[in-house]
Amino acid sequence: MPKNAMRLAIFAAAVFAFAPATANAQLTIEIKDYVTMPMTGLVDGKGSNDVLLARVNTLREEPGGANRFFITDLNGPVYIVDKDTRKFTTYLDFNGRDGHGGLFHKLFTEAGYGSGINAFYFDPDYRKNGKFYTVHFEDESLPGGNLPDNTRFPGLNLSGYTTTEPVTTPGPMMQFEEVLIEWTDTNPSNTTFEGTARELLRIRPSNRLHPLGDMTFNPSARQGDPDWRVMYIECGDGGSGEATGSIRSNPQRLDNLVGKILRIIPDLNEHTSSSTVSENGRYRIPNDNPFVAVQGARKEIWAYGLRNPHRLSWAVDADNPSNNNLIVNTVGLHTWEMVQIVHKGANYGYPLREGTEMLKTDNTTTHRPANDRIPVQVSDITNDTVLPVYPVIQYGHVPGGGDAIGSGYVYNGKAIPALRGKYLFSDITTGRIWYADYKEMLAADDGNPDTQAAMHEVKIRWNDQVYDTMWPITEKEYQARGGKDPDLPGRGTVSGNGRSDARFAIDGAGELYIYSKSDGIIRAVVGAAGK
Ligand SMILES: [Ca+2]
Ligand SMILES: [Ca+2]
Ligand SMILES: [Ca+2]
Repeated sequence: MPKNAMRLAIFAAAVFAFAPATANAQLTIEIKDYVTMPMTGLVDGKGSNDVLLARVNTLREEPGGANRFFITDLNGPVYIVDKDTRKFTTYLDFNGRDGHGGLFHKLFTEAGYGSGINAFYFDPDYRKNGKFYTVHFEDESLPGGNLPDNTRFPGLNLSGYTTTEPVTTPGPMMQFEEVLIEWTDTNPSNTTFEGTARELLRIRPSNRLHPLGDMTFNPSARQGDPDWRVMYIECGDGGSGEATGSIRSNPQRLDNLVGKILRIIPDLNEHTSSSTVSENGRYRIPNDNPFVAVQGARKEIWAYGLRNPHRLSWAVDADNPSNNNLIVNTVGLHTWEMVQIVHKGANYGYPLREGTEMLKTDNTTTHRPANDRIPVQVSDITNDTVLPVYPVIQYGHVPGGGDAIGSGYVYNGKAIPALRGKYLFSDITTGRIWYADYKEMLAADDGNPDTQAAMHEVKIRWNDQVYDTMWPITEKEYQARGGKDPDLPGRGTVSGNGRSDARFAIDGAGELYIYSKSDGIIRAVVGAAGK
């Protein structure tokens, strides 16, 4: 092919690739309102976060058949919701600001989508040990101390509680810190907290964007397995990758924790012969983490080169455990939203790549260079190079696409056979929902950037009407709850003057839920028609 024609062909391919690869099949899911979160925002809020009626961010079913959800609101509360009565009880409240009386005087919630208490996960052995983990965000410039305040939660025994030295990030840093805590409830059968807490890790990022957050444990691991009670936790890049100047390379640099997926052992008594104790003495690091032998690299790193890998999930294939994978949903900058399969030691390219393209230093994208290898960087660039690992699904910031990918799950429940083997995911702002066949995602995980799983748009039946997206559903109930914004609060480049804020969660049986901060309502997926 002549050179110009080749260029045109590449250009055409790149333009075509911006449109989501949708196919003809039509699946409609049916949803029903499940619970309405207590309002912690304002119907007429003026800030970027107080306009959201309730900042619901995680929904976890208590392991062991107690039939209870633990649900967090970024603004502070951790609720227990009984699945039968659907009654809310405040179990803990992280908001110790401005006389709220909760646990943390420096809790930061005002700005940033992930600020506040932004992660909650149960220990796989919770039923026996009562342990769970949280991540929250602090603003060190606020008055008060870093220690939890147990005035409202006197069952929390703080004797011996100390904070840790923050792990810093190269370059200038703002006053924000992200804190991972292990909690031990000595009596998990009631609705109050009694027990102890232990700070595991404190990170000081460059900025408040894309914080430390979602965590998970391999659900297939059993006692005695190497992955048993081993935590995978994502740490966003703190906004470093889109900055100009030296901090831009932080997601690529192996000497820091931002723009990474980390793998640690929270319990110092677990896997003692196959791991080492962390620098701060609070957790262990498995010896088989990929960079433990690299001079100057953080041993916690499992995968890297990610912007905002804010949702993790496990795809479990009961028929073939070799198909089990950790999946990450990564919010991109101005161009691409991504689903990636997480591999040990993999470099996902950011900020040298975004989606299947090259990201330039002016934050626009262009086609990949002929030599696709990128340098391995610890603090400085080394002699090594590596091929970036590309998404198995991506969609653009275009009409029909969206602005920010939400969470996603390979459906593993029993109630809706039509969803089995399908990976369902959402766009946060537009409220669009798609599925991809998990088998196609596995096939697309082939080292070839140009092969991806097809995205199939999913329609939504709610109160006997079918909708193309979650947007109008969220809008109706936002307004029914008194929301004063003419449509929905917030905005997005593609979604326009509001955000639907649609994300998925699963319960203990693998059944799906969709929740939204905009209206503060959690809905259950109760059926599906079509394919
Ligand atoms: Ca308790
Ligand atoms: Ca591929
Ligand atoms: Ca609006």
